[in-house]
Amino acid sequence: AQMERTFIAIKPDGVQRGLIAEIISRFEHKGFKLVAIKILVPSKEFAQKHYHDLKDRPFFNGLCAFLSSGPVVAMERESKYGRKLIGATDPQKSEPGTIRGDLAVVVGRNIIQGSDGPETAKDEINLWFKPQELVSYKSNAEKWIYE
Ligand code: DAT
Ligand code: MG
Repeated sequence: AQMERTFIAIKPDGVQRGLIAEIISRFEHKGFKLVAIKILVPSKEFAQKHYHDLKDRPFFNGLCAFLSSGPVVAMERESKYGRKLIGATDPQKSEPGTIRGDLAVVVGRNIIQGSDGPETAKDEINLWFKPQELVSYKSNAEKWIYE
C-alpha cells in the first residue's frame, strides 16, 4: 500500500486533560511517521472551515465553539493504515484499545480528530499547515516496520 498522509489533532479536552504524550505515543509506538506538529488555538471561523461538512448538523455550533475553546495539537502523519487506532466517533461505541475507547466517554469530548479518508486528509492538511511546515525525511525505522 501507498504511504498515506493523514491529519490528526488532539482537541482541547485532550490537551487540558494532559493526554498529549499518551496520544502521540500510541501513534509513535505503532510506527507512524510524524511530518508536522504544532500547538495553536483555532479561531471559531477556522473551526467552522475545518468542520464545514457538518454545517447543517444541530451540534455544529457547539462543536466549533469547543474546538476553538483552547489549545489544539495539530499533526500530520505518514502511515499505511487509517483511523483504526482512533476508534469510532462515539467513544461509547469505540472498542477498548482504541484512543477514544480507552480515554474518552462522550461524543462531544472525544479528544481526537483524524481524517476519515485520503481526500479529506488532503483538505485538512492544506487548511492546517503551510507546505513549508511539513518536514521531509527518511524514516530509518521504516524497514523494521514495513516489509
Ligand atoms: P469523527 O471525528 O469521528 O471524524 P465526524 O467527522 O462525523 O466524526 O464528526 C466530527 C465531530 O463532531 C466528532 O468528533 C464529534 C462531533 N459529533 C459528531 N456526531 C455528533 C453527534 N451526533 N452529537 C454531537 N457531536 C457529534
Ligand atoms: Mg471526521
